[in-house]
This record gives sequence, structure tokens and C-alpha cells, in this order.
Amino acid sequence: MFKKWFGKKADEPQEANPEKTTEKDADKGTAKAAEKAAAPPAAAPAPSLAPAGPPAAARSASRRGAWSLLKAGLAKTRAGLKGLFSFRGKLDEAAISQIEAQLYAADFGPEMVRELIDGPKGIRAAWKAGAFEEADLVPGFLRSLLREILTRRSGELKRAAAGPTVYLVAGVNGTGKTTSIAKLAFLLKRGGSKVLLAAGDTFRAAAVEQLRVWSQRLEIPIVTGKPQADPASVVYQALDQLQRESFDYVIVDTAGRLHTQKNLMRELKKIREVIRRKVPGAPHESLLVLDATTGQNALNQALAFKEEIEITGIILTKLDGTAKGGIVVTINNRLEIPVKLVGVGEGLEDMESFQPENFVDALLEEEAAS
Ligand SMILES: Nc1nc2c(ncn2[C@@H]2O[C@H](COP(=O)(O)OP(=O)(O)O)[C@@H](O)[C@H]2O)c(=O)[nH]1
Ligand SMILES: [Mg+2]
Repeated sequence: MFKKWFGKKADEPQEANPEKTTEKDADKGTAKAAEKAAAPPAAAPAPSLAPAGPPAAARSASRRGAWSLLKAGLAKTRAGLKGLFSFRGKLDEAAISQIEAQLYAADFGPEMVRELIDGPKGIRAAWKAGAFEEADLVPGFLRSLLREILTRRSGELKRAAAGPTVYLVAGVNGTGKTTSIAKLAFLLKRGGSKVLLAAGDTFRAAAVEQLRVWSQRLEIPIVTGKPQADPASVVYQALDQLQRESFDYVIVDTAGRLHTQKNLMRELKKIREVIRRKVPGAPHESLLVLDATTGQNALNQALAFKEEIEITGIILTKLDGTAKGGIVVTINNRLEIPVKLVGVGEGLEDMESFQPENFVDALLEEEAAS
């Protein structure tokens, strides 16, 4: 049943697809670019990712930078939701139907739309209780309800209480694993941490090369194996180096795989086992990378992966390439796994830790007021 969106034969590792482009290309040179240009060139990292938090001033500059980044990344979704700001007078059934349709269009997903519209704290209940004499209260109402729902299950990236932290990164091919690893390594390094990369995607030389290029750009060491080497052995070597040279973090890249590829899922389990045995308490996060532009399919991928291996957090990429940013809400709610990082572009700085308040504000800010 997953074949139509996975689209590859079982047990055949998927090929890397660095040329893959998204709708984002159409955005080049537009408002997004202008907004990015206006942002501080080197915003400090999200405090949670730095070993010792940056000073307060840097932190507030960072928040501003991250805020405009997220706002730019969610531009398409926000544009799709702008009808929510147009209601005037008293709310009625027709307006509620329109709200419902817009939430669906933004990929909030059936369960979440039901909760927002018909849940005990939803719009219809509030309307019946007389809370909507003024329909222009809708965006504010949705903002606070969404914040509450998202905060139920949100979380920062975990770190080892003492000693090195290991992050394992997995997912379907082309979702943005390698790029996200580079972005994360960049954030951690900028926060003052010593980072090591492990090129666990040994299936294709090009995949190792891609991570090597990032490692050179970032000036972060990398452990690679021979072509077709057992990825678990590469990870083992990386963990050896981690312990010998006292790194703070190792981030493990893996080959793209489908949950139906049983031998590749076994391989992933083996990698986890090697990590678990070699570093007590590790991996501190097993992160599944999902491509937001695939909408509800991303959710299906996650459900399928979750059946196979333990996933502790989601990296949701390419939010900039979709008008369906509501998928973040769906994923957070349905999976019982928090979205921890969101990717909003191809550049190194285009990722941030997921914070419900910022996300909801960026999603539902009235364009005229921004
Ligand atoms: N627009 C956009 N593109 C992204 C993002 N993250 C990754 N990509 C692009 O997605 C493509 C596949 O990324 P890659 O990291 O090679 O995926 P992998 O196969 O999962 O390792 C590349 O062209 C990346 O530049 C993102 O947040 N936004
Ligand atoms: Mg890759």
C-alpha cells in the first residue's frame, strides 16, 4: 500500500537525488530572498543546541533571526490561510465550513481539523457558547488552541547528561537527511561544540562525497568507510574516534530506506545496536527525516518507520516548499513523536528547533501586520 508514494523496489537502497528541486526554486529572488537578506547574516544558534547558552543579547538577536526565517519558510502556508482573517460580524455555519476547508487545504489532517472545529475546546463549541460575537476573533482563537495542542508534545533535542551525544538520522531517500545533518552540525559547531560526522550511507560513493563536501565546508571531521562497507563498521569507527578524541557530538548519516526493505531495516537496527553498546545511553536521539512537501505521505512514512525502529524525534524538512505546513501539526499530534527541528531552505542556516509558539505565530500572523 505504500508503494505508490515510496515508488522503489523492496530491498533496493534508494539512490541519492541531489538534483531534486522543490517548488522553492520558483521563490528565488522573491519576498523570501528579500526577507532573508534583511535577516542578520550570522544569527546565533538556538540556545537549546548550544552547550552553554549564548548571552541574553545574542539570544534575542537569534530569536529575531529565527523568527524571520520561520516566517519566510511558512509564507506559502500562511498565504493559503489568509482567508481566516477575512471574517467579519458574527460567526455562522458557512464561515465555520470555510475555516474547516482552509485547515484541510493546509494539511492539518482530519483528526486535527476535527479537534480544532468540533473538539470540546474547538471553534464550534466556543461559538455555541457565545464566544464569537466578532468573527475576527477566529485567528486569535486558533492560535491559542494550536499552541496548547502543540505544546502537549514538543521537545528539544536530548543531550547526554555527561559525555558525548550521539544522533542517528534515518529516513526515506531525498527527504533531506544529509542536508539536515550538515545544518545541525553547523548549529552545534557555532554553539561551540566539537562535532564528528559518520558517513553511514555507504551504499553509493556519491552519498559519502556529499557529506564529505559538507564536512570540508564546515571544517568538521568525518569518518568514512570504503565503498559498500558495512555501515555499522563505519559507525563503530566513528564512535571509537569519538571516545579517543573527546568530541561532544557525533551525527550518523544513513542510506535512504523504506520500511518494506527488511534487510535495510535490519541494518539500521544493527547500527543502533552498535551505538547502544558502545556509548551508554546512546543514541540520544533517533531522528526520522520527513519531507513536508509530501504532505500526508510523510505521516504515512513516519507511521511505517515507527513500526520498525524506535524514533525519538522528527526533522521536518522543506517547509519552505509547501503550502501545507499544517502537516507539522498533524505529525506532532498523530505520531506521539515530537517534531524537533524544521528545515525551511537549502542553506546551512535554514533550520531551527521547533518551538510551538513561534511556529503558530509564524503560521497565523496576519500578512498586513507583518
Ligand atoms: N527547499 C528545501 N530543500 C531542502 C531542505 N532540506 C533538504 N533540501 C534539499 O533536498 C534535496 C535532498 O537532500 P539530501 O540531504 O541529499 O537528502 P537525503 O537523500 O535524505 O540525504 C537536496 O536538494 C537538498 O538541498 C529544506 O529544508 N528546504
Ligand atoms: Mg543522504
